[in-house]
Amino acid sequence: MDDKSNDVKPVAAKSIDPAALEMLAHAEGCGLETAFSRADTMKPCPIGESGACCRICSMGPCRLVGKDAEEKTGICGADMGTIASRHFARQVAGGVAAHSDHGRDMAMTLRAVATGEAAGYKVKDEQKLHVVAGYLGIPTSGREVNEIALDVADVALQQFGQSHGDIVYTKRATPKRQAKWRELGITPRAIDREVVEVMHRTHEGVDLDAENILKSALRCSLADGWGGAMLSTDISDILFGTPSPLSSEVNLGVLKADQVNVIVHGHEPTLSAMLVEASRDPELIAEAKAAGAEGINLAGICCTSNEILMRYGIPAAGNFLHQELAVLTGAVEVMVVDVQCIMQALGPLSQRFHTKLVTTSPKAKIPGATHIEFDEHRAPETANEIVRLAIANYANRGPIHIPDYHEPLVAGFSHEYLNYMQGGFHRGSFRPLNDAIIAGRVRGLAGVVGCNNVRVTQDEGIVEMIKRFIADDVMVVVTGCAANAGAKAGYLSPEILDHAGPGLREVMEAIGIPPVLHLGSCVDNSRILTVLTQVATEGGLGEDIDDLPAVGLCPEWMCEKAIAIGTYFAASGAHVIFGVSSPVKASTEATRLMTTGWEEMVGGDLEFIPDWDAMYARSLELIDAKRAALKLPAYDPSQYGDSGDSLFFAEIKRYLADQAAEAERGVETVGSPVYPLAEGHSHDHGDGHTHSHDEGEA
Ligand code: BF8
Ligand code: SF4
Repeated sequence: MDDKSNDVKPVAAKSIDPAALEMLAHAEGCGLETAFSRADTMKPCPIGESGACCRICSMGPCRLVGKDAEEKTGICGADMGTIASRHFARQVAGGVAAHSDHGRDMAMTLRAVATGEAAGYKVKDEQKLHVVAGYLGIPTSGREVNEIALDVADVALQQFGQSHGDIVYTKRATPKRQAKWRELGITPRAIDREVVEVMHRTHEGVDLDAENILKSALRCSLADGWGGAMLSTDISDILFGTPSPLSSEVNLGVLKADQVNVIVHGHEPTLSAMLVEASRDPELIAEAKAAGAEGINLAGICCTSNEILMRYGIPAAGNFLHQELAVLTGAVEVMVVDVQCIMQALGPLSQRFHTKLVTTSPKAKIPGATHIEFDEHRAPETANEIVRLAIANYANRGPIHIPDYHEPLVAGFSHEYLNYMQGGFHRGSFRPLNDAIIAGRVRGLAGVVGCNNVRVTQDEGIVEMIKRFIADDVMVVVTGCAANAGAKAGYLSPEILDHAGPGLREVMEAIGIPPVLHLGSCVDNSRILTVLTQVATEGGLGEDIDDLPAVGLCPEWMCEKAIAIGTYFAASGAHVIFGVSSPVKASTEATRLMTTGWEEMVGGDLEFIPDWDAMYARSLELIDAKRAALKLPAYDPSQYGDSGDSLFFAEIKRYLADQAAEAERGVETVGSPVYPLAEGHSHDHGDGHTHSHDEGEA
C-alpha cells in the first residue's frame, strides 16, 4: 500500500464515493485542480514521512537515510529513535493545542453567556450543566443557571493554566486507570502546560531519550482526551443541547439547485448554531425569495457539520476531501469557515466561481477570502450578515453541477442517550450491551474515526472496516470525517441492520439502536472515552478500558489532531490502529516503544497498518484476545439466528419514507429528530411547516 500510494491513481481509484468521482471528472472537464489531482504530482517526502528528518535546529535539517540509517545520528548526535519520537511528540502537542484551544473557545462563550454578554446564546441543556458542575465540584443547589454556568466556565478555563493539581476530568477515568497514570507520572496537570512541556522537551538539546519523549507525549495527549476535548464536548452540549438521534442526509446532493446554499466548514459550533437560526429566519427566507431563490439551504463540511448535524439535523455536504468539490458545484453562495482542516486551496478555487469564501476566526485567515470576524458578543448580527451576503450572491451564479447523491442517515448518539436507551431516564445503564458482549452476541466494540487522506482511496478504508465489523457482530461507533464517510456509503441508515451479523442485529433491535452509531465530531471522541469507561465499570468485562474487547481505528488519518486522539486512546488503555503510514516508521525503537512498550506500560498501544485486510485481521485478533483474557465464550457466529425488524426500526424507516415522499412533493425538509429526547429539538423546520408525524409513536 505504501508503494501503491505513491503512484498516480486513476480517477476511479481516488474515491469510493460516486459523488466525488463525478465531481473529479467535472473538475478535469473545467481544467481545475483539486487536492486529489495535486496529490498525483506532490509525492510525500519519504524521509519526512517516516520520521527520519530532523529540522529542529539550523545545524540541520539532518536526514538519516540509507541502509544503516538507524546507526547514524544527526550533527548533534541525536539518533533515529530520538528524532522520530521528537517529531511524533510535536505532532501530539499540535493536535492537543488545536482541540483544546477549540475547547477554550467554548468555555469563553459559556462565560460570556453566563455574564449576559452573548446575545443569542443561552444554556440550552440545564441538566447537562448540573452534571458537569458535579464533575467540576461546583455547588448547584439553589443557584441560578447563569451563576452555575459562570463557575463551570471559570473552572473549565482554569484547567488550561492552573499552577498546581491535576486536570479535574481525569477523575472520570476508572480508579485503576487513574492509579496507573499516577504511578507512571503521566496524569496531565494543565492543558497548556502539557503542550508547552512537550515543546520544551523536544527543543534542541533537552529530552534525548525516545522512551521519555514518548511518555511525555502520552501525558500531553491525555490533556486533550480527558481535558480540552472532553470539556469542549460537555460545554457544547450545555450551550447547544446534548444530542439525541435525528435523521438527516449526507453528500453533495444535499445542495439545492434552487436555493441559496450556505456551507459551514471547520470545527466550532458557535457561529454555525447562529447560522442555523439565520437560515430559518422568516425575514431572511423572504429576502431569499425576493432574490429569486426558493429558500435558504444550510449544509456542513467536516466537524462543524457534525456539530450541527447532531443537534439540528442540518445535512452534511461531505467530509474533508469534499470541501473543494462543494465549491466546484458552482452552487455554493457562501462557504463559511472557522478553524482547522480548511484547505488554503479554497481561496483561489472559490475565486474561479461566484462562491464567497468567508473566514470568521481571527486565528484563521486565507488569502482571497472575505473576513467577517465572529465575535460571540454580536453573533446573531454576524450570522445575518453572512446569510445576506449569500442571498446577494445568488444572482451571480454561473452554471451549476450538483451530483445527485444524498444518503439518509441517523446521527446524534450521545453517551447520555445510550444510557437512556438501555434503561430509561432513571435507570440508565450499559447493562444490556455488557450482557450481550459477555454472551458473545456482540463480539466486541470498534471505534472507526478520523480523516480523509488523498494518499489512500477516499472513504475506502473507513467503509471497509465498518462493513466488515458489523457483518462480524462488532458494534461500531463513528465520529468525524469517518462518520461522514460511513454515512455517504449508507452505513448510518437504519436499513443497514440487514447487513449486521445475526447476534449484533438481535441486540441492536432489542436495545433499539443501529449497529453503527454516530457519536459526533472529533472532539466528541471524548464521548467514546466516557462510553468505554462506563462499559468497563458496568461489570462483567474487567475493570478498565484495557480489559475490553475493543479496538480504535483511524484508517485514513491525516492531521496532528488524529495523532493526538490515537495517543490518548492508547494512554487510556485502548488498542489503536492507524492506516496510511507510520510517522515513526524509520525507527525500530520508536515503533517498539509505541506498540509493545506502551502495551506493557498503559495496556493500550498505537500501531500503523496501511493494508486494509491486515488492519481488519489485527482488529479481530485484538478483540478476540481480550475476550479470551476475560474468559468469555469464544465468538460463534452460528449461535444466533435472524430476527425480524423491531418496531423501533420500522418507525425510523417509516419516518425516512415520509421525508422522501415529502421531498418528492416538493416540500423541503431540513431534517428533524426522530426521537424527541433532549430539550431543544423540535419538529419545527422554521420554514413554516412541521411534520404531520405523531411524535408519540417514535
Ligand atoms: O476534526 S476527521 S479531517 S474534520 S481532523 Fe479534520 Fe480529520 Fe476530518 Fe474534524 Ni477530525
Ligand atoms: Fe540535526 Fe540535531 Fe539539529 Fe536535529 S537537533 S537538526 S538532529 S543537529
